Amino acid sequence: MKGYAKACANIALAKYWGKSDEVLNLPAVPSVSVTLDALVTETTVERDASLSGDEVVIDGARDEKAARKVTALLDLVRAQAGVSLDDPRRFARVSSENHFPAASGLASSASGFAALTAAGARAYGAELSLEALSALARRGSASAARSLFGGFVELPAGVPGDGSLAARMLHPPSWWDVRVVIALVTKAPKAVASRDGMRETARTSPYWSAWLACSPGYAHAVKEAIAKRDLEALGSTMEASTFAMHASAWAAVPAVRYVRGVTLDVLDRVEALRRAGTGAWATMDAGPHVKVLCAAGDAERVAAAMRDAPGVIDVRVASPGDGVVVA
Ligand code: 2P0
Repeated sequence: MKGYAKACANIALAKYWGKSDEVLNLPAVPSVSVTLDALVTETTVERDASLSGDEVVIDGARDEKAARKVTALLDLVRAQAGVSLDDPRRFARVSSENHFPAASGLASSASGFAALTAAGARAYGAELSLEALSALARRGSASAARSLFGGFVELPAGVPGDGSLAARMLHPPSWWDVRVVIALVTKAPKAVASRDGMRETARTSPYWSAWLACSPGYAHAVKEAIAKRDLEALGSTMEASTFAMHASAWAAVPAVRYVRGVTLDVLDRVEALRRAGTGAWATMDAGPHVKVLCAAGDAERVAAAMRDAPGVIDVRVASPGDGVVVA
């Protein structure tokens, strides 16, 4: 009757941007990620006969918009578990805690929906494989499908109508001891939800077709670089995927723009690090923060350079993290 799960966020090394099926939430392009141990969400789902609807508290507060998404995902879990519409314990009290700033492009929806799906399946008695949990979590947020797994993870592009699409682990966290230095530049929520940003990019950007054409190549090159543990190849392909994704969004009408001035200043710092001989490569998601990929031995130098950058308010260092833990 109660489920708890802990999941880590992940960062895309080859980016997902855009859908091939909005109803089933299938990505239009393949993506590859690394799960991050420093960005954790813990979620509890507890069924309660006194409730007439799900009660959702995220980071101590009630949020109607988030609650609707949580209920939509739990409805899928309840359907899988065979919970009937008149089950007296149909609804649940959901409490979720993000151990990092949520809704600002730090992938809280990835760890959040991964933890919710796993905790919900436990609470409703649905015995599901990690793959089945991943396919369910994908309905909440496609990047969440990747957060069920630890280490280096792939989510293929979806074929419209195929609701079984799940992520899969390519290599465990121990495969490669890289670091991701996260430079936070604001605590404000992001201006455009990634879902809306993707839709507008697909609808109006002249670069949408170019993005679709080049994405599979990025995913392929990223997988090869991970398999060979080639940090320079991984870093430069990750940057290419990042800038192509942001360029496609920026060309939407009106523009979908996530970077801010401070983001560009941090990117200059990353280039300066590289010129000075430190292997460091940057990526941004649907928000202004910069995440810098580097070798474990360079993480302190990179973190110090980020801390020193004007406009950076917090710096965290993450390692490849584990997949979901359920209790
Ligand atoms: C990613 N992002 O691959 C890409 C890169 C942002 C930029 O996945 O619509 O919250 O819920 O499936 O997964 C953020 O989008 O979007 C994201 P939905 P999601 O990590």
